[in-house]
Amino acid sequence: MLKIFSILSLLFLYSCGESPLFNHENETTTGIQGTTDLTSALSFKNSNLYLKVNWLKGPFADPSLENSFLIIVQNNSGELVDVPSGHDFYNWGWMPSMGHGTADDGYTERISKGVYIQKELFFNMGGEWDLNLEIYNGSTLVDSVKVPLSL
Ligand SMILES: [Cu+2]
Repeated sequence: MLKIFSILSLLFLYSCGESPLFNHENETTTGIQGTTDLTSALSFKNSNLYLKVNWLKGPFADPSLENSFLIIVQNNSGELVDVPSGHDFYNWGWMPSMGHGTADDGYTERISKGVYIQKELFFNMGGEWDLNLEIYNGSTLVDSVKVPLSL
């Protein structure tokens, strides 16, 4: 929990002033592996939201180890915002080269406004993965962004 708070306070500092994040809308995302830094600037284009992903546990290829990550959601002014009312995250991993998913994608929990945590995600092997971050309105996919991940 302490770690989450320190990350959050960092974020609030970070969100003061103009973020370089919003000038790079069309850039492809960078990887997010092997670091606890805020290293990805992702967007949900239909909802006009920006995401940052920060690993809290992992990412580990070892199937016995839980992975979890923080998802920070901001609007185009850099303010923390929730996903739109009635929308839910559905985050899942896929290994394209072998055509299979994770051992368990886990679930997403809202911590506070604009702050979500993915818990109990378990990969089943090392290699190249795609992490798909999606929001659904009921059964309708509203936004999706793919994050490459090398384990
Ligand atoms: Cu595989």
